[in-house]
Amino acid sequence: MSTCIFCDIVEGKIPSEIAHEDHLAVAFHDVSPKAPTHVLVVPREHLEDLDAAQPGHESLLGHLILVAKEIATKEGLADGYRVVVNCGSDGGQTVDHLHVHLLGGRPLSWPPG
Ligand code: DGP
Repeated sequence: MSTCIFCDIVEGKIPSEIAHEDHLAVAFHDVSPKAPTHVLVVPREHLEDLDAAQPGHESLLGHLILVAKEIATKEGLADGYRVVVNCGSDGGQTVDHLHVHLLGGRPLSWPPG
């Protein structure tokens, strides 16, 4: 049995509100949204975090960003949006499966906390 909640979501073992699915990635709405639109784009492959990415993952990483952009378009985020990857404890990562946050639907302050 998997111990990774995002692997369980990717495999359909845990329900989620799916925004996009393809052969490389799954995107679903965050259970605790920080903005009117808050979607997580995750690779089907279990990579713990961005640090675990290697040369050879370039196209996968690019794909995750492009999926985020496509969802932003579908969600109508014409005024802009933010794409974020938290890495490690200082980066605020709480789920150890690489994921890209897509946030939008309100003005987002900068810098983040
Ligand atoms: P991070 O802090 O960058 O690791 O973000 C993890 C995000 O994952 C956080 O915003 C909450 C979300 N999350 C955690 N568990 C679940 C879950 O079971 N379902 C969904 N949809 N989101 C989850």
